[in-house]
Amino acid sequence: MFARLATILLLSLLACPALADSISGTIQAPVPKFRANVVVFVKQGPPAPAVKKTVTMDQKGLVFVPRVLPIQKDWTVEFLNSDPVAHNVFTIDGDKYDLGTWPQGQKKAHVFTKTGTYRQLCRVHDDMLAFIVVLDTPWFAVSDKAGNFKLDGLPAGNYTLGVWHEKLKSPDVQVTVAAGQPGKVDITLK
Ligand SMILES: [Cu+2]
Repeated sequence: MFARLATILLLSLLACPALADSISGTIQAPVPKFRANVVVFVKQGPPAPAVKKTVTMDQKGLVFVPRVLPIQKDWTVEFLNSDPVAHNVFTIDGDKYDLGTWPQGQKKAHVFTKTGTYRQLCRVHDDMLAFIVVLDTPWFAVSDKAGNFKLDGLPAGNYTLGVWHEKLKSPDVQVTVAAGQPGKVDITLK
């Protein structure tokens, strides 16, 4: 009985590749503040699971939060206004949406059906700026202030990572992840 259960468990584990591995690393940049808000994403790698999510971009303290929001194609972004003043959300990229202007506590949703970078702007406050980076993968990470990032929930395999930053660039990065051994990469922006 237990042997049979163990066999079934083993077979089911073999059927789906374990998403237990990770790739982590650090960003170097000529200006320290540019270490943050770098998107590192899987450009080529093992097949990814189908994921569909709704995520939030807030407007709080007269800034978009977060400044950089990576998502996968066909995900929904809900734009929330947490400020006691009205905000607007529009973009001059891709499908060039303008979601209108709305007060505190309300939100509006938009589905991103094409990959690319969408600058988020506000007609009420012309210094507000954020970036939604629409990718072909659910595997991505954003670097923190120290330039650290980690992509979680990956299977072992060979990966090509793409790098996105609002001003600087890096060539793609190759990394091999062995089962149980996290991949490590260091990326230098130029
Ligand atoms: Cu605004």
